[in-house]
Order: sequence, then C-alpha cells, then structure tokens
Amino acid sequence: MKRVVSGIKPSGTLTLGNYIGAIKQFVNLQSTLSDYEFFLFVADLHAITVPQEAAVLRKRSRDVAAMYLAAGVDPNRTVLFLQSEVKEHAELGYLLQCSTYMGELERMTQYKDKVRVKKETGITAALFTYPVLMAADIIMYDPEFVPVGDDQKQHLELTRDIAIRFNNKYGDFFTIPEPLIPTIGSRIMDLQDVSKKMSKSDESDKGAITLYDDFETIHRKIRSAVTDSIGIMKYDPIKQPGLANLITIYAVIGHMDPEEVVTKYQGQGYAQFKDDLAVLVANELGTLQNRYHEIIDSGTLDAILDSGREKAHEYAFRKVEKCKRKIGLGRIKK
Ligand code: AQP
Repeated sequence: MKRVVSGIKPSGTLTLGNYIGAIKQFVNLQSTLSDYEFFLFVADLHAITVPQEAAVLRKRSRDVAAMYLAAGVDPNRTVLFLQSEVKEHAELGYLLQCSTYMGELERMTQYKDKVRVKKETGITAALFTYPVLMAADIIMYDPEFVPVGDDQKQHLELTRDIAIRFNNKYGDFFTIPEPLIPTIGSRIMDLQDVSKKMSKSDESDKGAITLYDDFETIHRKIRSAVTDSIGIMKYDPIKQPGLANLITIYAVIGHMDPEEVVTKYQGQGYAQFKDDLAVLVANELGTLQNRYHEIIDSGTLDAILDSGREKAHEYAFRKVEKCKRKIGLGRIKK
C-alpha cells in the first residue's frame, strides 16, 4: 500500500500558514489519492525541544488533532495519533542519529534561525537533533509522499539522505520519500514583517492569523497588514511582497489563481481588497471553528486517537524491530 505521512508540532496556536501550507494540502490529498493510506501525527516530542508548560502542551496537542479533523481529515482513511504515544519514534530517532553527521545538522537553516532568537533561554541538544527525529517520524512508515510547506524542504532533503545512506549500508529498507510542496501558499509570510514566515510560536500574534481568530480580529490584522505605497494591484512578490502575500491567501482560500485575484481588483485601492479578504478568511475559519467545537470535547476524539495509536504502533513496532536486526542489535538465540 502506498502511503502519505505528515505532522504538525503543537508548539503554539495554529496559524493560517499551517492551515494553507500543511493542513489544507493534506485534506486535499486525502480526496485525490484514493488508493493511498495516510498517517498523520501530532508532533508533541518536537514541541518539547523548546520550553513548554505541561498543561498547555497537553491541551494544544488535543487541539491540533481536533483541528485536523475539523478541516476534513477522515479517520477512516487516516491513522491520526500522538507521536509520544508511539515510543518507536524516539527509538528510531536514536538509531538514525547513528547514521547522521554533525555537519549535516549544523547546516539546517531552521536550527540556525531558532538559535539566533532563543539564545537567552538556552539551546537544547534536542533542538539540534530534531531533524533526525523528523526523519524517523517519516521513514518509519515508508511513505511515497510528505506534504509540507516550503520551510521543511531542507529537513526533507536530510531525511532522504539519511534513508539513502542507511539503505546503501544495510540493503534496501526504507522508502525514499518525496516532499509535496504546494505551488501557491507554500510560505505564507508574517503580516507585519513580510521578510519572515508566519509562525505559530511567535511571541506576538499581530502578524499571524490564528485558526481561532474571530471576524473582528481577522479584519483588524488584515487591515493593518503591511503592503506598499505603490497602490497598484499586481502580484509581484519581489517589489510588493506584502500585497503578494495577501493575494496568495486570497487565491488559496478562494480557489483562484493569483492573476485572477489581481484582475478582479484591478483599478481598486487595497482597502476593498483587504475587506473582502477578511470576509473570505473569516468564513473559511468560521466553518472550521464550528466543526472544531463539535469535536474537541467529544469522546470520539479520544476513540480516534486510541485507534490511531494502535495502528501506528503495529506498523512502527515491526519496522523498528527489523531495523535493529539489520544494524546488529539484539541477541543471537541458541
Ligand atoms: N508560514 C507558513 N506557510 C506555509 N506553510 C507553513 N508551515 C508552517 N508555517 C508555514 C507548514 O506547517 C507545517 C507545520 O510544521 P511544524 O509544526 O512541524 O513546524 P514549523 O514548520 O516550524 O511551523 P511553525 O508554525 O513555524 O512552528 P514553530 O513556530 O513552532 O516553529 C509544516 O508542513 C510547515 O511547512
């Protein structure tokens, strides 16, 4: 059976960037790739690479699972689970660390970016080795495809390198996964600082629309989104990056091409476009939030996560046992 694997870490409040770059893409794939099996996890082990409050983390993990279901993930087609409940993830992560070089990890731009910001709070060893655990999360299930946003491209390349190296040394064992990066919306930028991507763990949420925002908040954030003084509707990510970011959001949510959005608002100022965009986003998120509220406190969510844990564990246990034998771990039985 061919497989797709994806995950999101519960490290903050989910943003429109996560929704467009990862969640929506995953749901679309589920309806287009009818002969595939889907594995989807809440990457709580990744969240603790930076300091977290225990109760908040537990709540966020549940929230992420509920949001995926609210967005349309079908539990009959997708194995949905919490990463920390399938212990083999950490085990395979360690085994793969033994096939990964320091130099490879030192080159990871996301690590370098996070170190720059988090210097004063201390850098954990796990933040450094994070991409290896991510490689384990993925190749554990032998997927063909991994839907991610553009920021995860480098980690996916490392995942492939680690899997290829392992296969070269121990014989064909892991499937080499391909990243699936959306053609539009692979990097939604911060609304206040368009040089950086919209992120869920940013201290201020002024530049990020969260999946829980109401219409007034969304309207205010979009109204104050940085654009330019050129005043002409054009999709130009280099010269008009703020506007291009908003056009991208409009295009993805409205199922249009960026150029169609430009044509629609040609000759009008940015204000009308921003007002309409706020309505479009609020409608989409409003529907999502209603479904989320139905799911979050229901016993169904626990039943789905229990069943996901069992199915994922069944696969992961067999994979890790085989992997250990390939490496030479375990006893010789007489
Ligand atoms: N701004 C974005 N635009 C498009 N896609 C995005 N993703 C994240 N931000 C954007 C995609 O969402 C998934 C989430 O992956 P993750 O939770 O493992 O971590 P991340 O990529 O580091 O996401 P964040 O929101 O920036 O989290 P923090 O702030 O905690 O580091 C991935 O598929 C990602 O590409």
